[in-house]
Formats: sequence, structure tokens, C-alpha cells
Amino acid sequence: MSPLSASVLLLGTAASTALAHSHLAHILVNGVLYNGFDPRPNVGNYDNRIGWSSSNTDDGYVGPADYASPEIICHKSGAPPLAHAPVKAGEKVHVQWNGWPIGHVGPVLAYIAPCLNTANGCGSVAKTNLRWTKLDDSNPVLLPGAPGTWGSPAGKWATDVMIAQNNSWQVEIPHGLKPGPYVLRHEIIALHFARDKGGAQNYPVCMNLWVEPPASSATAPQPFKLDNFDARGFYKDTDKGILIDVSTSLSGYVVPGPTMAPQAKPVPHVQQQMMLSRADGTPVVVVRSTATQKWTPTARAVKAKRTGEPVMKGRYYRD
Ligand SMILES: *[C@@H]1O[C@H](CO)[C@@H](O)[C@H](O)[C@H]1NC(C)=O
Ligand SMILES: [Cu+2]
Repeated sequence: MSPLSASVLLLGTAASTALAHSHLAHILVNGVLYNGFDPRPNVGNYDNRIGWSSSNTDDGYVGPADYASPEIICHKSGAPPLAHAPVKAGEKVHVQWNGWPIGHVGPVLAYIAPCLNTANGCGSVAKTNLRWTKLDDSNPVLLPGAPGTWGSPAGKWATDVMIAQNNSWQVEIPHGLKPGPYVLRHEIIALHFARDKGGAQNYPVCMNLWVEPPASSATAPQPFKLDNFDARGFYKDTDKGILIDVSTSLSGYVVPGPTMAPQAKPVPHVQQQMMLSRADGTPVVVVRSTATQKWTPTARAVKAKRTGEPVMKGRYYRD
């Protein structure tokens, strides 16, 4: 197949805009909503967001050229907000993206890192100090299927599962995780141009969590063992799951990045589900490494958010 016909098959015809990537819209914890971050210019963001800010005003990605740079950690110029979403160990965090284009197939990954010895929990953490543990690799990332039925001729991808659940993915916070401040890093790697070296597109989004002890249980949970991976060493531009032609039929997919923690319990594809928000959450600000207080608005007014623009629907885009 010529490169041109392969691209047409993969990307479809809509191609309405080059700016149709995505970002973290919000997270839900038991239906309670915390705001993510919208990097696009002139949209405004809530003061009490828990999503890290970033400078990708095109809503775009980090490419393999930046795999060893700080940009890969929490997106371009990623910087933490003061607010954290409270979540109990053992609860599921429902991560919702602002839509996802069908052709942007690939893995959906989750990592967590504690914020140690900082004044404001993760609110003032130096991102290069963060050391990560992989919680979810969305395996099996590729389920061979009828060509063209799903996002690519190769079959149904984890991204197709995410799109079908209203562009959301659940991440279980381990039961035995020690309470305290953590950064959750959710990442989709879009592979539509990954047949060429340097063509993969990583979309890392970071958010602050304040992990509380689990709901009471008869037996104390097994302590969760954290790993020590530096995000600047996660990927190489020649990894099997990074340099890959998804316009061909494939027999499987090798997830890039570090090994998932043995104690991690990813939510299986069939248990992924969408969730509606029933309330706005009150984030917390970490005042000591062991204590939080409720976030209260600063003198700045809480910025109006959104312009009424609907969530992007899954569809074919060229970008
Ligand atoms: C999908 O998510 C959006 C944004 O949160 C929400 O407005 C919409 O109602 C959800 N749709 C369904 C079917 O749950
Ligand atoms: Cu895109």
C-alpha cells in the first residue's frame, strides 16, 4: 500500500482542523468533579484546578525528540497548581479527556509519584525530582479485529475503549499506598504517524492528588511498594511500541516504558465505564506533609471556564 493510501485509510476524510488534539478536562472521584487544565489560549481555567498547567497552546503533544527532556514529565513547561484532589487509597480516579480523535490509536498509561519533602505537597514540587511507578499499561493495548472497524486496520486499541467510555479511563489508586501528596500522570501515546522515527505523539497530563487512608477494612492493606523511575528515561524513539506502523495488521503490541508495578491493579477494559459528575469537589491545599486544608479562592476571582464549546467527539482528524 502506498504511504498516501495508508494515511487516507487511517485518518479518514474529515480533517477539519489541525488543532484537534486534547487535554485533561477533569477527574471524577465517586462522581465528584475536580478541574483539569485547558492549555488553549483565551479559554480560562478554574483557580481551583488540580491539573498541571502546560504551554502547549495547540492542545498538542510531546514528541520523541523530547523523551530525555523535562518536557516529557508533565507536558511542555508543566507546572503544578496548589490544589490537590482528595482520594482514598483503593478508590478509582476517573480521568476524563476533552475528547479523543479516533485515529489517534495507542496505549493509555498511568503513573504515580509521591511529592516528598516539599512545603505544599505537590504544589511546589520540582518535577525533575519526581520518581514514578507505573500503575496501568492498558494491556492488551491492541485487540486484533476486523480491519477498519476500529481506529486502525490493526484492530481495536485501548484508545477506542477510552473513546467509547466518553473519553475517560479509570485508574485505581492502590489500597496500600501510603497517605500523602502524589502526582498522577496519565498519558496517551498516539501512534498514527509512528511509522516514522520521531512520529509518535505523547500526551502526558499531570494532576495533584492527596491520598487519604483507605476506608476502614478488617485487615490492614499490604503496603504498596513504589518504584523509582525517572520519566526522562521512560521511552526511546526506537522502542517497539513507539516506532510502529499501525496502518498494517499487527499481531500484538509491546507497551513501551518501565515495567508496571506488580501490585498495581489496572481496571480491565471490560470494566471501564463512563461516569457523570454529581457535585463539584473541594480540593485541598497541603499545609504540612501530613495535613491539608480546604482550598479557598484567592483574591483573584475564579475564572470563568469554557466558551460553551462542546466536548470534542471521537472522529477522524489529521494533525
Ligand atoms: C460525557 O462527558 C461530558 C463531559 O463531562 C458530559 O457533559 C456528558 O454528559 C457525558 N456523556 C455521557 C453520555 O455520559
Ligand atoms: Cu492530535
